[in-house]
Amino acid sequence: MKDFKKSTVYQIYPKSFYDTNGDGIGDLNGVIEKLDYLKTLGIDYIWLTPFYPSPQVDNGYDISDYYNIDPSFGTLEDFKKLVKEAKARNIYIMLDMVLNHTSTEHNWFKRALNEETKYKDFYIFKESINNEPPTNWQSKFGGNAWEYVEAFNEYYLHLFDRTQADLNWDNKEVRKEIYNIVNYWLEKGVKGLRFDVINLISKPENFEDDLDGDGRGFYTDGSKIHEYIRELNENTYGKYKNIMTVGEMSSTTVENCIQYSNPKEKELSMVFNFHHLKVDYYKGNKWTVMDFDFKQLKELFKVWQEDIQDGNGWNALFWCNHDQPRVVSRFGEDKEYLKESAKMLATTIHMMRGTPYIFQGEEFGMTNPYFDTIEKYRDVESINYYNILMEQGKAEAEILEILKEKSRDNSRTPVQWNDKENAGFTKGTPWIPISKEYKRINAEKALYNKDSIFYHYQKLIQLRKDYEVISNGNIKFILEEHENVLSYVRNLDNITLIVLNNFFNKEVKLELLDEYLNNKSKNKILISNYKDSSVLDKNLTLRPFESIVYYIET
Ligand code: TEU
Ligand code: CA
Repeated sequence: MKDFKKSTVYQIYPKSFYDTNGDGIGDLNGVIEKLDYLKTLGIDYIWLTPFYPSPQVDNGYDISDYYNIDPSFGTLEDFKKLVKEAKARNIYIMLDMVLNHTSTEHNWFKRALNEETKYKDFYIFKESINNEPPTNWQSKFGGNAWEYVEAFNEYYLHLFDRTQADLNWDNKEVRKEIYNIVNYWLEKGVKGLRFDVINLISKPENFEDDLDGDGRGFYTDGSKIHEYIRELNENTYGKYKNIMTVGEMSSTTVENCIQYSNPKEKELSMVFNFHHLKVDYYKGNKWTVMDFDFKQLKELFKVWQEDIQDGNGWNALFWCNHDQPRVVSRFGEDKEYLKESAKMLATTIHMMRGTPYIFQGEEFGMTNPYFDTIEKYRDVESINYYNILMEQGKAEAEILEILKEKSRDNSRTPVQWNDKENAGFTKGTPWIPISKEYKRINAEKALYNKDSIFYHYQKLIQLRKDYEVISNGNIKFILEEHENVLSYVRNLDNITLIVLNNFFNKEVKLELLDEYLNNKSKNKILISNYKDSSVLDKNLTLRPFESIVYYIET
């Protein structure tokens, strides 16, 4: 039995993890080969992004068969072996469930196009209005969210790529099929489930134009969302003991997330929200370059930590995933202070209330690759927006600068295992270029150096298991007005932690309130990212990106 409050999840994007057969694509056997490495790190769960058969337009988030493994990743036998080998190392497997949409190559969709009414009702087909799409909603990957089907003179809804058709969750038959899929994988020994864009499944009864947005207000956290998740729980993972679940909640609210994750609601164990990862979107637009807004970042963490706590919900804690640029390039400094800033960012979220997630390569400081030509990109969203911005008349050089900061491919370059050819990822030609940084930044090098980012993560993972105050303590943000330091206090009974993080490349001063300094009979530094961090004092100076966690027992 694992306690998700004491656990850490490691996300694997199999395509870029480790290739064992030289085709340039990472595979399930590659995951098996690296299990000992993951055991050394100390993680509890591996979340695998989709490995099911797929045309790979959206790298597997376009599923054509929910019951198999895409041949580029391996076989069902390989998967069974992975579950077994992982378990032998006390690691559980979490799968990615993409249930908002299927690939248009899925048999259901093909039968829908074949005019089988039963399957047409699996999707969302609507008549056109005056030869225009049913609504003005925008696809998350650019362009209108409706695709025309001439044979029916109708459109189908796709919130993502046109090859990802949205399922009609209002159809009970669809929900039954979904329960079968989830149960099939649970029976194979899966212990965790990540539900892709799950808060988008409940669509409105009437489809109307969005007069001041891209349509998300009409289908985000929709009217039946809690009912559908509760029902999913009841019919699948709720029947098992100890299945950990996380919902990916696009553009959601605190109130909804409390309901999704408060145990008494019987919905999910925890939620991903993304508000803290939009603090570098100029006026909400991702396709811009701007320094991150630190003040806003602090405010968002405070709200999402304290308010979710007040409602007894639970957060997934993360900076990185396969859709986000590398955090050290984004909110840290990936040259001179790579080590210090990567460790500081790790401490910032690993000491919070929630369950931490690490994205492959984050644990030894992988950076954005800074691709210099469009040919190096593979991601459908990046390529679409490249074309859209070109059409808008932006200069190519400027678009490439935007992609260098914002493209999802920033996180999708192969894991840098060592300083040999292709960073040790493959003996063939990698499906996407390898970052030029692999000689400076790689796993082998990190493992040799006890002071590396890797061992900092290892320690953070262990601290969460050893200190109840981290997994179960109360959280309260302090130094709210400080312009450079993000700080909070954790408390449980007579134990207090003070967590201080300097997010800037300069020395800064701070002053702690007396209440944190009185009655400290015993205190020590639990973890920090400089060898000689100061002892606890009222007035403190933090060096560039310095991060210190004080442990106080009264
Ligand atoms: O992501 C949902 C999602 O909202 C992001 O793709 C988001 O649109 C993007 O980062 C904005 O820039 C999930 C998966 O994580 C993603 O990989 C899939 O492409 C998407 O769903 C569709 O399944
Ligand atoms: Ca392979």
